[in-house]
Amino acid sequence: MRQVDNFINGAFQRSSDGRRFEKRSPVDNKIIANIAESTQSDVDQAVEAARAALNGEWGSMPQARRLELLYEVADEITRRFDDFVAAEMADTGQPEHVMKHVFIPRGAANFKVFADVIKNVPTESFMMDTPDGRGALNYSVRKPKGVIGVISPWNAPFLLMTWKVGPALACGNTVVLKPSEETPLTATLLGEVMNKVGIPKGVYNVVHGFGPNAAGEFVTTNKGVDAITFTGETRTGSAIMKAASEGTRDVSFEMGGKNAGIVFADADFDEAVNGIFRSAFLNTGQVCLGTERVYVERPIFDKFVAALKEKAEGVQYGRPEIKGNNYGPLISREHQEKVLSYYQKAADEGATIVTGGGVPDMEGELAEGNWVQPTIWTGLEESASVVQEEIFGPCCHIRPFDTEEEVIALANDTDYGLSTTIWTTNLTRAHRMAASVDVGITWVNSWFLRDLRTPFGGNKESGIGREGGVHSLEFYTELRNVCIKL
Ligand code: NAD
Ligand code: 6OD
Repeated sequence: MRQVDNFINGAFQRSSDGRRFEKRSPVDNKIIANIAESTQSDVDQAVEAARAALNGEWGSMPQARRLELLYEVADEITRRFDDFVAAEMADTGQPEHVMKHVFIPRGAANFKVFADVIKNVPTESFMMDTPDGRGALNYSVRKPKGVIGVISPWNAPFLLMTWKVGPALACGNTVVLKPSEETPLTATLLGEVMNKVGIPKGVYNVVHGFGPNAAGEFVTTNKGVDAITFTGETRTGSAIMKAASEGTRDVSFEMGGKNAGIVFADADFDEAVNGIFRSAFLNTGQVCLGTERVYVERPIFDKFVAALKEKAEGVQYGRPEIKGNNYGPLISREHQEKVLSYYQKAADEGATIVTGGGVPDMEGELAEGNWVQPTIWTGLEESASVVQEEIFGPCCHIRPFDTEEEVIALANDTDYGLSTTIWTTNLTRAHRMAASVDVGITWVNSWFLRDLRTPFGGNKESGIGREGGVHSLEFYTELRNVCIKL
């Protein structure tokens, strides 16, 4: 059985009390690894190592060398591409092509892009007049914030944790990462990469374990952690915010969503169906940006529902490494039970079940996996729980609309504000809609198309702050102003 250890101060080590927890495959629920379960003292040690690295070689390293090393990290990830694909696939059960084309390449890109950003983004300077006529020059410099606590989720583990570790290191910080207990493998593999390319010890630390009263909380409550960046559920964000208030430490939060997809009758029909199919069902619906509420203009409503149903019924279930399989299981039995409870609620609330609503028939060992059918509902009131609450599964409710005003009100009737995907060929309408839907990220005639220089984050209960491009620099550095009397 594979033993997965913490990575602290450049070394793989067991937890101080030897405790481990089991990691099961989402595909068949077989145990695939035993993971070190960090104690308070393991986390304290990781934070101390991260502090020592800041005060040591990493902190005094010239920026050019630091960024060169991050390029080498990205290149080494690419050299070990197959290992990363295999590890992420084992953890998540998601199809190989998603790992190969999205999740792993993005992990490598997260190191290069932010190395380029910090190199190329200038800081400001102002000349000012003074009463004596001599004037003064102000200029600002960026300094790393210090030790960054990174708390990451399981749905796109490598992409999401490198999205934070990449810019944090590019800015000269050190990190203590607590990956999700569901997906420990790629974070651990990254430790090997760090050592291989010569990232100094203590710069990148990984502590495995759970959240409340465990490794996650040990990281967020440790006052040696200068700032906390978190991706996960909104409820968890509230708990972390309380922890961060001790010592008034800065936070960056990327949290839940209940995102609307909006399809106008003038949209390119096939593209819109394909786009909503991806946004609702990619990664078995476990994407924070995914669409669980779809609004379709009435003239094309029936045709759209029928086309989406046909595509949903065409998914190919099965082991992720087998070519042609394009639909994986949910991450865990617990999450499967949660999603199925919403399938039951939808039925109880009187939904018309267009397709799905249950567990597919899987053969042999796969029958033990966390499979659920892609599911489409119509006919519910907006107040229904499956229309209001984030399910984080492969499901959506579709409702017809008649006017722009109506659909804007429907889209905004939620506590969340992460993303939307709008399908129309009317450019004027696209701009109007983008200005009116209250979200951090609007896609028009696309979804999950990412330029890493753009601001990424959510409004309302979907997040605090923005990351991406210069916005990551704003979070991962402190700007200091220097004022020189001339
Ligand atoms: P989660 O909040 O349950 O867990 C996320 C991480 O927080 C895990 O590492 C977990 O161990 C840790 N954690 C849990 N409780 C903690 C505590 N009290 N203190 C410290 N750490 C704690 O989220 P999840 O189930 O892993 O991920 C799914 C959620 O993440 C969904 O709500 C989804 O929308 C959201 N998400 C948001 C984005 C975004 O960019 N906005 C991206 C991906 C996922
Ligand atoms: O693309 C990204 O940078 C990003 N943070 C994606 C989030 C996906 C959520 O599941």
